Amino acid sequence: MTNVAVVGAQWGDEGKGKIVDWLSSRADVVVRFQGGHNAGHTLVIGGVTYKLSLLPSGVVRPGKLSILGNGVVFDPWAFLKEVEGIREKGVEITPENLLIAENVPLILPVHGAVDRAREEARGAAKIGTTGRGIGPAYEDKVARRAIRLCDLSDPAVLAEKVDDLLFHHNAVLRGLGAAEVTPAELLEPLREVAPKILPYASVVWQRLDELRRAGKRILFEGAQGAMLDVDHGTYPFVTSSNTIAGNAATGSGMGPRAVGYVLGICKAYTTRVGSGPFPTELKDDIGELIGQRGKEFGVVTGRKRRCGWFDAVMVRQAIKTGGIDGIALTKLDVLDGFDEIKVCVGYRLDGRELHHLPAAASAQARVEPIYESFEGWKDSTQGARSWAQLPATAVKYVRRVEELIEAPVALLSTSPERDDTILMH
Ligand code: 2SA
Ligand code: MG
Repeated sequence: MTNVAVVGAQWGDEGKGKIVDWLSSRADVVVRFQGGHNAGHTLVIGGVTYKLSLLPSGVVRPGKLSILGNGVVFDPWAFLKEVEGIREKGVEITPENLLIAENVPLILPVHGAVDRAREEARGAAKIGTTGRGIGPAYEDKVARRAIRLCDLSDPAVLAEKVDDLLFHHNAVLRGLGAAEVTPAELLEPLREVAPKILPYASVVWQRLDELRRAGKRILFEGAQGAMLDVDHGTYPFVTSSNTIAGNAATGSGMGPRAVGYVLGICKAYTTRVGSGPFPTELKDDIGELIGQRGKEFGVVTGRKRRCGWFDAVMVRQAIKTGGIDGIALTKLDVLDGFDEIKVCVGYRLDGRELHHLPAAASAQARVEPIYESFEGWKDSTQGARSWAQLPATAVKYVRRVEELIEAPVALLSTSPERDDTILMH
């Protein structure tokens, strides 16, 4: 197996956790390269459900090395809480099986405060963020004032950096009418948490290089999805990182050739949480039904996800911008029993037909889907473990999807259980 990057090809929640877990049995190392504890990956293993947010999905598998790369934004307190919850389920997490890049920027309490205050100030125009401080933490990284994991080992540097950071953030908080933060309010919790997380700090780029040269197989685990990418997504209704596989190299400290095969994950339909354009959204009984059957609620925030038909135009765009080699199609079983199933094959905008999603937010909000209609299937696809167990109409649907998105469906997932996965090619 070459190295593999697993990325979302829609708006996140495509079922990456299960696929990553499935693939991690064939890998030695699992690396997260972007996002933070805004991600929500659900794994079901032997009837036990694990909800992971920041930790790489590899942590639940004994003998695997898990890595949080420099492209992640790291909240020390959320990390410790998640580790504790996972340990309670009998999973071991130690500095031997989990490494955190020493140059990872930290998410601080002030970032969450700014994130939430801004969303409130935006009112109806809000982004619908997870409120975890992801955006403000990335802003600080790019603005060169972030506090990074390595800074925690030097108290003098830390105090200086805290002053610098608050000089900026208190002005923002004042502007938003929110409470300001004193240096001590930030420094004390950081000093307290430092000894608990510093043991995990590592020169990740170097370890990865050693592992690669030793022939170890690396799995890059993406969070969110291509349409939430800060460059290629439905800007400004996006997250603040590059979610596509190009960032697997930068976000871990390896060159682009290390990334290997890029597997995009998408559902047989579409969902989105938060605000922003969604051309195939169904605000009717069908959308409700898909949401109920697909259990479409956010793992992190419990928010109800918006649901709609599969959008082949958007997934094709994700495949092109993200260099996706093949797709894992998940949750096909949610479409079982529908008389008719639709797929978006183009958009209409001001009397014109488009075959891509335009970049302008106002245009994205106005495009209308052009649908192709499919006959549904009555038999259940749930738990199917081979191509032969699928109804002929379901096979036809999958084949047409491949044509439309211009990429092969390499894997088909038919239930949350690890073994209910069909290898297609
Ligand atoms: P943020 O918090 O700054 O990253 O939010 C910006 C946008 O990105 C979306 N976003 C997500 N969309 C789907 N799933 C995500 N993770 C959780 C999950 C979400 C949850 O997997 O279930 O529990 O609600 C995720 N994280 C960020 C977000 O909705 C905004 O549109
Ligand atoms: Mg999720």
